[in-house]
Amino acid sequence: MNITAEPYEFEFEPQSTALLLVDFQRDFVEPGGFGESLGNDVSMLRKAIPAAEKLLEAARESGIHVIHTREGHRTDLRDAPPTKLARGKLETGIGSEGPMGRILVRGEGGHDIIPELTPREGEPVIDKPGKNSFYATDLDLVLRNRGVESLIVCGVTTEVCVQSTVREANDRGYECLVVEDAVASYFEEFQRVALDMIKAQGAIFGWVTKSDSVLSAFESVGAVR
Ligand code: C5J
Repeated sequence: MNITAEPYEFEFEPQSTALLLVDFQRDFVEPGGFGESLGNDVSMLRKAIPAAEKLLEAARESGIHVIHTREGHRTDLRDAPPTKLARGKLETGIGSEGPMGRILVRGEGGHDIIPELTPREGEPVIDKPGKNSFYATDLDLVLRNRGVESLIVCGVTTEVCVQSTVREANDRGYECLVVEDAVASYFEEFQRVALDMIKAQGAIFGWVTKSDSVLSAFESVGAVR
């Protein structure tokens, strides 16, 4: 099957495709979370939620694999590099008590995926200590065990965890399609440039499209599982 995309059509087989939702966590996306405490305008990230919700519903209906990721750490923070903990010289940084519990710590409220996109039973949730979803996780194993070869990617933030993940996925041989209205950045400029970088030079590490194009393709898929 094909999806209209830039720089050219994205080819995929529904059975070997997964919708990957990157870090739609309360700490990044909700008012009062870690992202906002750093001075960011979370409404910029919330723009990605409606399209991501539609994609999630359509993927579930058509039986396309769905995988979620979350950035966060063990309660003892032993999986957090000291450099990451020190970065930004924050008074209230990773592991500190924030408005939604300890910041970016697994099991805390702010680490949860937002209610609009809550994972369903059977949908793998990959907990990751880094930006890149493959780093120190079993994501590759989960994908290969399901025969996944193509990823349709949404999530936050476009230039950090989404892009880090897509770059690594590309190196590992996955074909990645990034959905521009289902990914978001706190910075307008970074959103545009990050997407441009992905599709440049003949899809140097992926393709970019809009959610409507993916939804039309999913509609014609029927039920794959
Ligand atoms: C960031 C992420 N921006 N999920 N995390 O720190 O993009």
